[in-house]
Amino acid sequence: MAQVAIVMGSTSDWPAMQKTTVLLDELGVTYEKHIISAHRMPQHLQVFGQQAQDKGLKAIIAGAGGAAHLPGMLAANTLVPVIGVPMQSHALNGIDSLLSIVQMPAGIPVATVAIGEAGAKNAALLAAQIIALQDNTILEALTTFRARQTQQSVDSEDDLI
Ligand code: RP5
Repeated sequence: MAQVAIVMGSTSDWPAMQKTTVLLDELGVTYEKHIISAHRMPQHLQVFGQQAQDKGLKAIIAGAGGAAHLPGMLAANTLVPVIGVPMQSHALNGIDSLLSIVQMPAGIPVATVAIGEAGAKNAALLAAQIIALQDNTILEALTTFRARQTQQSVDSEDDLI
């Protein structure tokens, strides 16, 4: 049973959203991945959202670009926390995606991360932190990740020659 679902609006989102899977793999978080377009597959979206809690999902990571309805509409159909990742669109460089995802009216929250690959990575970390509230194995993996990241920054000083 997957702990996290990664949902994206199109295969064109995959190069960015693949960064999410790399981090989830590193942390030992199990996941499933789906293409569900809010505007091309509205009925699939509704069914997926309504079944998310019963499937045992602890978080949904939703990447979408342009007029990015996917994270908000998923959130409207479930109480599983939704993390929205704005894709770096061609027309407006992701500002359209960001504003579409972050500006949810009060009542249906979407935890919105940064545009593009940074957001895709942070979405994985945030989902892992949600799971770590009740899972010591993931908590340890996150602690190790943080310690390694800190050490890499400390060691990077040696590159200043
Ligand atoms: C959104 O429209 C997708 O999330 C994608 O970011 C964007 C463009 O989709 P394609 O036209 O590349 O399929 O639904």
